[in-house]
Amino acid sequence: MKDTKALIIGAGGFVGSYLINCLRHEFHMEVHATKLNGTTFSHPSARIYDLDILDREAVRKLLDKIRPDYIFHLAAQSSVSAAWKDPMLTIDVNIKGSVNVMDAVRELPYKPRILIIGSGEEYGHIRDGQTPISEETMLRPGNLYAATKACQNMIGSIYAKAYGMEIILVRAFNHVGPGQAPIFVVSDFCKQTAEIEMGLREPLIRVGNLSARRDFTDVRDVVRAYGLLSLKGTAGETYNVGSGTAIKIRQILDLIVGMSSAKIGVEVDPAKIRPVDVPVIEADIIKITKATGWKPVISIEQTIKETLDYWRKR
Ligand code: A2R
Repeated sequence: MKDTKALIIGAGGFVGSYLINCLRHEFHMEVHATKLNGTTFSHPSARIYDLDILDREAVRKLLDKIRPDYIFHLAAQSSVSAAWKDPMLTIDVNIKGSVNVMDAVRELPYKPRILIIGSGEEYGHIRDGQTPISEETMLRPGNLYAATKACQNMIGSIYAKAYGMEIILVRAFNHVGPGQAPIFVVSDFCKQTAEIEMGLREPLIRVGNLSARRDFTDVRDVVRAYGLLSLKGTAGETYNVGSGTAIKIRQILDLIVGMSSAKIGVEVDPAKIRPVDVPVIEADIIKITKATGWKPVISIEQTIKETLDYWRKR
């Protein structure tokens, strides 16, 4: 795909670097990427620009300057717990910011393909018999982050139909891997374990709700799905990206502890229990598999081992 230009908006976070690598080296695209103003981020395989998606005019100018063929919109306030603490910022970035991006794309004199990244959290309170969750399942968001992502998805779908835009919508379930911030459960447990091994903390992992079941996919599988969807997804359609198998947080914890030689105890930390929690989230991935042939290939054991090693080296 020589001379094909990709633009990643919000590349300074967890997924960004993996997506840059994937688009450059697997899809052979020329990669441009944005980071939030005032933050530090660089990558050898992409040209980096400053961008705050709340600045409408700046979004418009940058898109007009780069004229990308494919746009990957990752920029978000992506933390469920931070959304409880600052709902207004989450609404601004995840809804208003996304509309700024879609409006800027609409004003271009051609139709790039744009992937809008939402979340499996959008489905929220799943009823008995509704798992695995297909894209047609009614959305009942259980937290503020999920509500903003559901809104982003709805607006994206309306824009695709109303303006004939090449917008492809994604609901990404939990993704994990080396480099993820320790506010997310797998990274948090791995970091605590590495610190215990090094004698930096008492031999006690602090946990939240261990009975919740979540669908985890390695971030490298996730970004490959994004690349394939940008090429093969149908405009206006939503695709789940997940492993297709929910796993108990307790099992994740056991796997991590089992990979450590340290003797580790477990303590429930009330601060880690969220105000509203959803018991099971598991993706139905038939739609993306049919459209693109994608399937995750990296096992949860491999992801955990590499995430643990990542924290051991830090
Ligand atoms: O808040 P920072 O400094 O971590 O920057 C984040 C950036 N971001 C923004 N970019 C432009 N304008 C804004 N107003 C703005 N606010 C935040 O978006 C961060 O660099 C990036 C999102 O990265 P993460 O939070 O690490 O998310 P991750 O794991 O890369 O997930 C990518 C997408 C998000 O839409 C998630 O909600 C979804 O996948 O699951």
